Amino acid sequence: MPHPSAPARRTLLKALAATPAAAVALGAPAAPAAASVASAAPGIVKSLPDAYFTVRGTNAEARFDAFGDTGSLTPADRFFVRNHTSTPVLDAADWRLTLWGDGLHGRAPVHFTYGQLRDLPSVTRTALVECAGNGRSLYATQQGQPVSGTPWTLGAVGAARWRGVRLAEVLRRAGLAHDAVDLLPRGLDDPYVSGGTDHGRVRRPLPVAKALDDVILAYEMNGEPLPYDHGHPVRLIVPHWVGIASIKWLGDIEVATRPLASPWSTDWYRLFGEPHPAGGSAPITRQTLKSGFQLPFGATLEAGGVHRLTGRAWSAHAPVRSVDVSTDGGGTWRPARLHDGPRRGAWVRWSLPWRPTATGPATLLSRTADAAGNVQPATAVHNTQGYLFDAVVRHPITVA
Ligand SMILES: Nc1nc2c(c(=O)[nH]1)N[C@H]1C(S)=C(S)[C@@H](COP(=O)(O)O)O[C@H]1N2
Ligand SMILES: [Mo]
Repeated sequence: MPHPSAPARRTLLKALAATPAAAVALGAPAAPAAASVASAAPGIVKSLPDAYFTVRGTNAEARFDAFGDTGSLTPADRFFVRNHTSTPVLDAADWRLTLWGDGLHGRAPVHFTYGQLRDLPSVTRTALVECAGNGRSLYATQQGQPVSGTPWTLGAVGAARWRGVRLAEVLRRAGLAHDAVDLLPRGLDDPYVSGGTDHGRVRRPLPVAKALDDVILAYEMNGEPLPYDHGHPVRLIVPHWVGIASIKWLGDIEVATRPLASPWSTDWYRLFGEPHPAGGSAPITRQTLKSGFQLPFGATLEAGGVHRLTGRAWSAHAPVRSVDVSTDGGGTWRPARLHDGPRRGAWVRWSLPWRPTATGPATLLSRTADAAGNVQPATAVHNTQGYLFDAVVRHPITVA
């Protein structure tokens, strides 16, 4: 492993300076590898090489077009970062989780230290984390519809192997009351201030039914302690749901016998606009399905040569069943070869050989279908905040 790059070290020192109580824990995540050219995002600790990331405000989008050299799991140093504020550098030794509220039998707060969590039975599972706004910029570029929010292309998604404790196990030990209905997990990052309003710390209600089903309190990502930017020391992983559900740097969880709310369930992460109920849809929960080419937009391919088109497809509803590819703007379609077994919660890598003949601009399309019968539509249903883009992506290239 090369030594940490100067920019990464500076960012880390900046993060440390911004967090007075912070200390680098023993056994904390390793510093990122050196990178030749990297951009800095305010508040992100890891190195963001331009070859792998596009910085968008406080966030870093992974370059989907460069995922071709990653496997079915996304390495932590290639994983997108979505930060409402900035990464707090927390020491696992000082950390504890507090559960509190009228949804606990004793009604007194219950604490778990990091060591206590690690001593509980653990589970390991693969899950994608995908921002609700992944693909958002395509509402404008492909459908001519303006939307607000971070203009992600397709790289606000990654797949990792998470190890941790089932939230069900922790709730049981804390004494979950039978009439509890909602949880409110909350992060330890700084309160989120926007438009002059302090919205408090990042938190979003989670129904007890989902919490008891498949949610985990993760402390490892791909076999290593969680990196700072991805929630060190402990985050939630809420499989198949929009990324905002998977609260990072988890500090406390309110447990209530009444429905809970936060701006993340009232103002954001609902579908607003014309086709939706006045006042917005219910809070969005499950992610959608998508596919894309591991090729830059506007790439030039040589005429006459055989090219191996590659990409990935994923669905939060069911295992991917098929991927069809069109190289003529949607006129004709051919099935791609799938390289991973279909599994819900994981993506499928696919490929298709193509020998372009005619020179000039061309449009590549990929369309996935899942085992539940969902198929990517030609157009995504517009909503003002640009969530849940699921349409077939029209990928411009040039044949020369
Ligand atoms: N505490 C906290 N948790 C958070 C966020 C945040 O800003 N603060 N961002 C959420 C959003 S919108 C997404 S998409 C995912 C991104 O996870 P990642 O940064 O590990 O990729 O974390 C979620 N959890
Ligand atoms: Mo997100």
